[in-house]
Amino acid sequence: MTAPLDLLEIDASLGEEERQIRAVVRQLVDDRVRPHVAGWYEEGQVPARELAREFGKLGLLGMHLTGYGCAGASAVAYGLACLELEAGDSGVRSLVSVQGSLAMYAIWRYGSEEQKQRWLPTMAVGEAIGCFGLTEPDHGSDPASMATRARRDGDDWILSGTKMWITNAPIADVAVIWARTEEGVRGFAVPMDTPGVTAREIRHKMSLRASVTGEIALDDVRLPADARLPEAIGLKAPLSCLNEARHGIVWGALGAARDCLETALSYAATRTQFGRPLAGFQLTQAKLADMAVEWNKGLLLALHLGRLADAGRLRPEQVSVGKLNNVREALAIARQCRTILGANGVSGEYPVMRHANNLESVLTYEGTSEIHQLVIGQRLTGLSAFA
Ligand code: TGC
Ligand code: FAD
Repeated sequence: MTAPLDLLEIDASLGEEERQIRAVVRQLVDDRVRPHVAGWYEEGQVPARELAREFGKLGLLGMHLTGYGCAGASAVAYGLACLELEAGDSGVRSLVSVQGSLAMYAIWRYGSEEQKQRWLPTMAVGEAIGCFGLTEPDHGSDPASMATRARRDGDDWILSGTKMWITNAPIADVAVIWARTEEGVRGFAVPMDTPGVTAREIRHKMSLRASVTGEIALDDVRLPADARLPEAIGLKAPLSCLNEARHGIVWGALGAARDCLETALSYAATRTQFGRPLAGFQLTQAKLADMAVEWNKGLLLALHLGRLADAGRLRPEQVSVGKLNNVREALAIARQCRTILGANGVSGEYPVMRHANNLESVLTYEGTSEIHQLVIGQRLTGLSAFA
């Protein structure tokens, strides 16, 4: 957070370690992401493996997990790291979220000791990349209807199906795949070099272009019995992983919004029309004030949820409140900042349109806004309106 935006002095309520972690990640983003990200975005190419190793060196991968080479940081520290990463680009934060909060968390929480030893230490340093396959071509918001199947053949498992829109899939070493068995939904740690596994990159995205996304085809993939995550029983296992990643997004979205706000503030201070800086017009100030108010409210919300997580009291519908509000407001901020930059707002020379485009994906993945409204609606009314 920078001084003018910190209207409520929220910064003062952060601990020393939290501020230090934030400063380190901010510096990393300034050095390694900002100078290159517009080019990565334009080309639709990102050096994800290289970045993963650098993030791993700093302990950012699985940073809120304990043991197996993970940093064991607090939920608030992890959130601040997500905020700084997403101030660079949502795709860069996605790389870290999917690795740590989805793939590593699933193995850490539901895997056998052998699976943890095999995967977590190399994933924590960014030598192995993970992905998380829940969404399918015909089943996104409703993963309970998934068509991917896992059946027994002697002691082995045979997996067949297709997973779609999977972040990191084309570069991953291991995929956590969720599939239906006769006993219900189960999770599998699938090495990507297993015969029958193919990953195709999804191209032509107009959003999250600095992130690798793919489709995973599972064509009668034979896996040993010990590939199944033994503690993952039922749909609540993958859904519990989503809570972790959604919490990171509650913070991350504010990073994209902050970068837009800082850009708009500095642009409005220097761009002159009608003989005075844009920042001096009341209409511009009204936009800036409203956005800064929403941004500070979002940060208070993120901090509250982070402190609940650190106290072990964060409930899924509370995460939905944060994901719904902060992504929706971040997108509104990005679009409003775009107007302040006029024609320059649509140029890749400035980060605003890139953030706005990225936030369209962030609004959809990890539960769409509508799904989070329904989660909150169910909590308020006691009635499920999903189906
Ligand atoms: P429902 O009957 O409500 O629940 C089934 C069981 O799961 C439990 N549960 C949860 N547990 C932990 N955390 C949560 N958030 C949970 N939500 C539900 C629930 O208590 C129940 O447990 P039990 O013991 O009774 O069996 O399930 P439903 O089929 O009605 O679905 C509910 C719904 C719609 C909320 C859920 O399906 C959902 O969240 N859908 C959205 C799907 C989604 O978010 N996919 C994300 C894919 S990953 C991704 O997008 C990565 S993006 C890359 C990046 O992060 O950067
Ligand atoms: P649908 O579920 O088809 O929804 C379409 C529209 O209908 C939405 O507006 C939705 O809100 C609305 N809708 C659906 N059901 C209802 C309802 N009951 N009531 C009211 N409205 C409803 N998935 C993974 O598993 N792993 C990943 O790593 C991953 N990475 C992704 C990366 C990117 C860049 C993107 C864009 C997506 C990624 N996803 C990933 C997929 C993402 O989680 C899904 O796109 C998301 O869950 C929505 O599913 P869908 O796209 O099939 O939309």
